[in-house]
Amino acid sequence: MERTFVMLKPDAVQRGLVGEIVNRFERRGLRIVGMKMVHVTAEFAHQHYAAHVGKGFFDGLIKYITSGPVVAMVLEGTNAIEVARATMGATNPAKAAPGTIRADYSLEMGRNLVHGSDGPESAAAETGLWFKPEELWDYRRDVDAWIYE
Ligand code: IDP
Ligand code: MG
Repeated sequence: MERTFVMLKPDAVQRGLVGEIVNRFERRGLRIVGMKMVHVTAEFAHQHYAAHVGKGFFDGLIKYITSGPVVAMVLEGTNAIEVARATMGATNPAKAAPGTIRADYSLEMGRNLVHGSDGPESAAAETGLWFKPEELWDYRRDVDAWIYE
């Protein structure tokens, strides 16, 4: 079992795609371990996207991510990090495979709907940045016996 951090960006909320996007991760078999709506400050967004400081798209990215509330989640499952990224599709929606969230619902990198941690280190760091330990839930679902061997 692995955990990953996923965030539905402001465009997902504004376009009424929260349910649709959450549904895709749920149907895949991932378990929702934590979930909340947050409108982040620029300072918080800088922390989350610290790896991108200095890049040409950085200011636009901060403006985008602070433009409205987002839905933050921690998802759990076998290979959750890789599986969540694959379900999202490539960063550039034009290059994302059909059937992925980004390909099916977006066109531009600066409005690509969803964030997912890119490895174990970022998953742990982002989960810790966005969630307190008491906001994450350890539980099993009856259906897990049919999803996990
Ligand atoms: P990821 O979200 O697929 O992990 P990253 O390279 O980590 O992609 O970039 C973070 C976010 O910054 C992207 O999801 C996208 O919204 C934005 N971004 C990345 N590269 C560009 C770019 O070249 N132009 C505009 N926005 C970009
Ligand atoms: Mg990234």
